[in-house]
Amino acid sequence: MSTYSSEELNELLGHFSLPQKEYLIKPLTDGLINDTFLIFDAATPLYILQRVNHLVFTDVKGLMNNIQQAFKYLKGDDYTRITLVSPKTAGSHYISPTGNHWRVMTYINGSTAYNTTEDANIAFEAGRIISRFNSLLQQADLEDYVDTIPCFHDISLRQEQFKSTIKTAAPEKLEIAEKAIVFTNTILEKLTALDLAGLPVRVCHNDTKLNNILFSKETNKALCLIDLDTLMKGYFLYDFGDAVRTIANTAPEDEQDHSKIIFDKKLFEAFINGLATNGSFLTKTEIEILPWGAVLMPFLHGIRALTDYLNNNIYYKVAYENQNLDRSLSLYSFTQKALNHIDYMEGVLKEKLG
Ligand code: GN1
Ligand code: MG
Repeated sequence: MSTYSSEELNELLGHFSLPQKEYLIKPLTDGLINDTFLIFDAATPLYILQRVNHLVFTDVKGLMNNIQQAFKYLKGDDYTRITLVSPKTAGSHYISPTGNHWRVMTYINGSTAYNTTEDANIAFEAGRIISRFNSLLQQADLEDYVDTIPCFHDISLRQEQFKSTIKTAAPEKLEIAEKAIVFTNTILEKLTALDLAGLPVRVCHNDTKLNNILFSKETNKALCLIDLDTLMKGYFLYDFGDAVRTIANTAPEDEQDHSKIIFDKKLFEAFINGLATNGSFLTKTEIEILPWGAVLMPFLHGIRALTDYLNNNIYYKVAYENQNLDRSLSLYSFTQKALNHIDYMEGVLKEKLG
């Protein structure tokens, strides 16, 4: 993450409609794209200050407009509201003082997030809040939302980027990544044949990994989803698959010991039970294809991580040189496991949602 001094960050906060004082500020380092800070008033965390990475999200205005639109609907029973703090200068919901774009949001005190879980109650709650989020957004008008990253989950685009990277990558990297490259080509054949064209287009979250869900520290009840930068048009199977890859799999995204990467049926079923509580907006065709979302999403993340490894880590933040390769191998291991469970997932979904 870029480093900012407390003075610089406090100066930025001075542009927003907040009580003027010296805030204590701590970086949150889990995200791979934006720079995020937690703002404390005395000992109480009250706000999130975030720099939006405009190299990844080139239409910051459109992105902030998407979030603002969606926040109108993301509230109500069983869904905790987050709001944007306005800058002092009216107009938009972010400021761009030196070419970087900054926003402030309310922070839900007493909330927490999990990178992984073994707890079926957490899996249930994750399913419940994801279907609540999506059902609240059924009120949204698709026309109001821009694509913040065009073709974000489009397999043809990811295939193209991968193929062109293969042509320019360093030979030693191609050799180290050989196993992952072979797997990529095998799965691409299967997944590029998937026909999604007839599915309903919805306003989706598009990054529903478990750690984008806030839970109450006290009760472990899911409160809401965070990180709405990729909120845009999509298919529900994207939100489904991203959740399954981080819930039915108890290992972290870059796990190197693949014996720890499993498809956990107990967690999957708890997740589906949660999903079913608000799942009435889903159509029959959508439900039938959902299992493929659980294969597609880990694969898409895997091919993107592998491509970035071969491109010398220009997209994702990495803690060590080969982390993107480890991510892709781990994500591919889960892709294979999800593939082995297609029939099983179909059965569970039919029973609980069909
Ligand atoms: C990126 O920065 P973060 O963690 O919110 C990525 C997601 C991936 C995630 C982890 C815009 O999100 O698609 O799920 O890393 N976001 C973007 O793999 O590329
Ligand atoms: Mg994200």
